[in-house]
Amino acid sequence: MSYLKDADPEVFDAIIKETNRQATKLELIASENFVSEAVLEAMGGVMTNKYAEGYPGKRYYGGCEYVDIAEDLARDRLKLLFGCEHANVQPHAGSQANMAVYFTVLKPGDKVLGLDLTCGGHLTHGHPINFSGFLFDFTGYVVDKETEQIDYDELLKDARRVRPKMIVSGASAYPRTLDFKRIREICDEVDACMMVDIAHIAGLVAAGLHPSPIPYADFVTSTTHKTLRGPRGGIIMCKEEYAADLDRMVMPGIQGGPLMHVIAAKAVAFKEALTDEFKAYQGRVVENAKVLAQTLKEKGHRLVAGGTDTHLMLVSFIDVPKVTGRKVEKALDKAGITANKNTVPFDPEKPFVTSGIRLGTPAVTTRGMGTGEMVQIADFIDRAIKNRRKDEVLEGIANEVAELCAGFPLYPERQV
Ligand code: DSN
Repeated sequence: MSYLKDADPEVFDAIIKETNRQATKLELIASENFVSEAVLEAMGGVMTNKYAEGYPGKRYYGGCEYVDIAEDLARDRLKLLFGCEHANVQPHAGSQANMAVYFTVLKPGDKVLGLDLTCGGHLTHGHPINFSGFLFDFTGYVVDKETEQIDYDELLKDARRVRPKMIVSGASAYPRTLDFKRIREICDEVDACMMVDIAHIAGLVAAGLHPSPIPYADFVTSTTHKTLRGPRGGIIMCKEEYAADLDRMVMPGIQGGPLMHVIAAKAVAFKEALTDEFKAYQGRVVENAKVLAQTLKEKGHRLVAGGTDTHLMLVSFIDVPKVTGRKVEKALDKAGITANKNTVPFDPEKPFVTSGIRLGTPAVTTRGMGTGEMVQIADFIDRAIKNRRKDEVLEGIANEVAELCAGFPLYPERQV
């Protein structure tokens, strides 16, 4: 039975439509995923009612004995999952996780190195329109023009020139493996703190499919809802020496009451991530990405950095006259495929236009699609790009997409 249907039919209707959209379209946004029913149940539970400023055993409010259990489970499971010394599961999102680390270590005006947005970095890695860029003196490092990958010798030169107090690595749109050991060496050479944002690759790291930054980094931040397949939220892991300062910076420094229902759902997701099934799932995510990338290349599309080692890839139209990321995103949408336009290295177009699209396999893999379906999806994408002005062709592809999706049901009990 639905309480919402009676209480608020308008919101109920919007949720049902969104449920159907997720079920009938192909979700290729690299930062999205579908959580389990167990995670949804924890997120939609009564822990949303509880104020719990502070940390387990040291709260500013009474009645926290059960939310304490949830937060302890989340912290312990996260430590086990990544092998970190200290975990804070309270950040509301990745942005707050990054802010808490910056405020723990840096003073306004301090110099920081972060990957440039057009080369795959994130807004919170020092973009001038973001708090990170307002408050700190960020210099963006870029990828090599030829390989479109990070050139660590150049990063070292940048570090020696800038003498940053911190080097931020990790990315939102970088398809290749990151060398955290080398980044630690560069940090040591210039005496910089090392922070890694693994929001995108967290699931791969947890499954041992991407090298872990934990042995090298002072701080590791992440979101929990991308490859990690948990609720929308943030986390921070750090060395024990920073634990007390970091916890104080999260609360009371930048946040008030933690979202205890989300923390409970994080605990559930971390339990899932500790299973062999999750490791196998991450393996399929990477395998699917390789097949999707390879098939698109065989059809003549140019991939940034030549392909992918991870869950995501960037298709570049920088050399294709009159094709932009925005146009392709719209065409894909009409074809029932959800993806996002994305800047590519040294993109001459603005972020609202861009010369690329970013594609990721976490969500389609969660619903059970495999390499055969990736070949089919590459064909849909290729045809949609080539017929981007022909609405009747795009509609035909959308029908094929809906047929494919029907074979991989998603939240069947939640549809009306
Ligand atoms: N918006 C996220 C992404 O799509 O990668 C990063 O925060």
